[in-house]
Amino acid sequence: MSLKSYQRKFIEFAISNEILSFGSFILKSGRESPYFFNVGKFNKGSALSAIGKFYADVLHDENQLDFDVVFGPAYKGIPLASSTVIALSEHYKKDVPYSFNRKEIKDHGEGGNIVGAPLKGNILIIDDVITAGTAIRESLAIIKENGATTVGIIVAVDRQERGTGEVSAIQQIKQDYDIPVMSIINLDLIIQYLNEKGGYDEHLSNMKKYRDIYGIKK
Ligand code: OMP
Repeated sequence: MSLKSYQRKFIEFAISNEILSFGSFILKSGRESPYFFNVGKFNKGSALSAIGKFYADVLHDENQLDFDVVFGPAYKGIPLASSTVIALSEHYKKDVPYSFNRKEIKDHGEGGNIVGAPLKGNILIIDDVITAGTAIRESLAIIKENGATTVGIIVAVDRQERGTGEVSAIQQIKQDYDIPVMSIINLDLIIQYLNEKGGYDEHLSNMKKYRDIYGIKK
């Protein structure tokens, strides 16, 4: 797989804004990783506008996907979903409703735990990162509980790791739910970029070792 120009731009943007960093990080899954992708660092207007456009570009590339509502899971998925629907409207003239969940159930006012457009029909989940797939499974369950159907998932980074079993987190989701899972970039593309760029020898060697242990079998 070769790097598309928007993927190269995305990786450059992420490195220069310290959204993608290298070192030693303990993940939600307990794995110790030599790199981390932190969407929390898309923390100003220009950065949010940029990430929304990156997601919208991928969705435009995959335009056979038919969805009614975009769902951004709390907390990190919320600004991602909002910036993506803004980008779809501004750059692709697609006016798509979106909603998100509250983590806490609200029992007064409008009540319920879904905010925004009703979670009905065909839903596209927008989230930050897939590692072992736990966060995405929580979103799939919320959508099912609301009687809607997930038709696709898009994340910024597919870390291409094994899930709880031998197959990758994404392969497992595809098998269990039969839906496409898209990403702006993945681990192989990050490694490819660092190789081409040069000057990242130590990080590259750590990332390859990590991929040998936790990566998917190809
Ligand atoms: P899984 O639930 O194991 O798929 O992990 C995905 C979640 O981990 C993401 O929604 C993030 O909250 C967090 N995460 C990152 O944000 N960036 C990373 O590079 C790795 C993780 C992680 O902990 O695996």
